[in-house]
Amino acid sequence: MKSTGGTEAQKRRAGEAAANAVESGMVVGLGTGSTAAHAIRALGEAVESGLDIVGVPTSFGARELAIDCEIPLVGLDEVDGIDLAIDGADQIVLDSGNCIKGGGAAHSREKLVASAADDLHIVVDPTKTIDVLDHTVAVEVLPDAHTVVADAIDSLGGDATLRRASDKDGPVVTDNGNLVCDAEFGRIDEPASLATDLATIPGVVEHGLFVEYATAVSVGSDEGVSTTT
Ligand code: ABF
Repeated sequence: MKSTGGTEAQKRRAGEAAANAVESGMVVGLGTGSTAAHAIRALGEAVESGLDIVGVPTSFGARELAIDCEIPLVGLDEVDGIDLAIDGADQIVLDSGNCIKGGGAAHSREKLVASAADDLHIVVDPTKTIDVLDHTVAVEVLPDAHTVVADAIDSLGGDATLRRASDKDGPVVTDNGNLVCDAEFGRIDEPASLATDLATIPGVVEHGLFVEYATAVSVGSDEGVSTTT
């Protein structure tokens, strides 16, 4: 079942819970999407109150928001690593932390930052949690590879569709200048195996299955927030 978005209050509670774990001296991965945006805004307020951090954004949008929040930014190649990355998800299994990301077409840089981080704190609203992943998996592809990658995804039992921008006729173009194939697999019982299969398709830049990346998950609700580590 496709996830639908929760309320801003739920997202805010999740984002702020992750931001509260950030300490001075940290290098922080700044995620993409509306829930991660609440974490960025909370960090901006903390920086204004003296929190001493630097941020590594995962997308142009995250970078713009961080600049607006006056969070000092650095490039991934300027630091020895990231202490904590905070990011959203399209869907997550709480028991394993396995999640699907990429609804915002930023999953390639999100995974790069997550892989460089000691910890990845996922922040979601309750509509994102599920027992078995079944959400669309975004696959970033080299532009002229989208047809052959779609064929390879179909061979894996998926149904691939080139992501098109809602406000114009053309395809969505990522921050990296690539295209996105959205792959429907239905119920994903073996996410690690599918992740390997997708990653080895020539022309694939990155896919949105994040298997064993998350080290903490905060779910914001109407009652408060629940954080699992
Ligand atoms: C990004 O934000 C994407 O990886 C993920 O698909 C999306 C979730 O957005 P939102 O928090 O707005 O639901 O992290």
